[in-house]
Amino acid sequence: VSGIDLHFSHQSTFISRRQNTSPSWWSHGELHAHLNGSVSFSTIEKLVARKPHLNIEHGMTAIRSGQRRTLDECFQVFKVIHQLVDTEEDILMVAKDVIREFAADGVKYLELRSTPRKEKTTGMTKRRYVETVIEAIRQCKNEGVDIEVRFLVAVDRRNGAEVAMETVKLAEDFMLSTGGLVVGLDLSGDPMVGHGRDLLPALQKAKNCGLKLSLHLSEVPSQADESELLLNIPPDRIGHGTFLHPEVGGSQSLVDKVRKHNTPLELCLTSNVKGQTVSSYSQHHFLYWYQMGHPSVLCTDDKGVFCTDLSQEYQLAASTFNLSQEDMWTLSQKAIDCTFAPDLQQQLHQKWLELRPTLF
Ligand code: 6MZ
Repeated sequence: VSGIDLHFSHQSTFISRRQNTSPSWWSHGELHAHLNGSVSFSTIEKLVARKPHLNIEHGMTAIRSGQRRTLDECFQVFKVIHQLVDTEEDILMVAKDVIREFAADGVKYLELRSTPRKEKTTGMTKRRYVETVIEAIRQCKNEGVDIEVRFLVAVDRRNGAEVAMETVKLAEDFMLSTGGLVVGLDLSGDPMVGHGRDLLPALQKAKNCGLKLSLHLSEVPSQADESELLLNIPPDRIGHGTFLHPEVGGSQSLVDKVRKHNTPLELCLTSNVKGQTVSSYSQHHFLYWYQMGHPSVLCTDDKGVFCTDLSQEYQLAASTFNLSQEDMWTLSQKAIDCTFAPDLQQQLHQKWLELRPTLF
């Protein structure tokens, strides 16, 4: 069965199940979600209405069911979305919509990440960018949206060492001033651009000042050297890690490092299949790490761009790898121990138990 066939059959399973049920009861923790990649169709419509002169259509901001793009093309999509999201008002609306949508999907704990952007034309500064995301988190809390949200400030690797260091300083300031809403630093961006070696001092500084580190590692095959270097820090979690293991051109030494520190992996099935770094759902490296018993957390990456949500990702993993409802439940529960909010973990465990269905 080809990846595309698999994809369609999963899609229809997912749709028929979703029509009859409330959100899936196991997908409660989302740890890898890029804000601007998570913008839904309805929010894009509102943004397009604010900026009709840009002539942007939804086909330019999302990769639909059955479609594939190269990773490079995915990064072009983010540039289009960034054009649509360039004021404080936009950020506030986008962040609130994204938080509400995750909550509506049944997510109880969300770690959002985003790259602070300065926009000369609108006067938005990086500091105001982060403040606005924090404001969105606070407003959702005050409005009673049933979800705990934490924020990771993202470093876009293409911007180099100096910007990375500035971003770490910004993240540190917000970690101290937001009473724990900013919990960490993300390293992301086009993996074909720049080298992690140049960013080591900034990442090390982030770690030393108490920010948790989630680093995109080995998202493409050519990153083995960089991953060796970055795994020595070591990070607190790994984004994707698609090409870490020897079967796909990584190495045993990389796997050993990940296992030595028991570093959890954030795994995003649909993103990797649609971005063509993984050939089909059944070939996803989820299985490699899951069978090893290594902490692996299912995530969406960019739910807007890849047209997915967390309950769909759990359904896809369950049907692709033939996992039982109880397996999925356990997977979701284990994600709690991988969060960057140790203060919430006990409360989240309690909540998960309350939500646990009596099916098994
Ligand atoms: C690497 C990614 C990514 O930060 O503007 N981003 N980086 N790999 C991926 N896999 C597909 N998906 C998203 O959200 C968009 C930004 O997140 C990063 C990229 O830097 C992208 O520009 P924010 O909220």
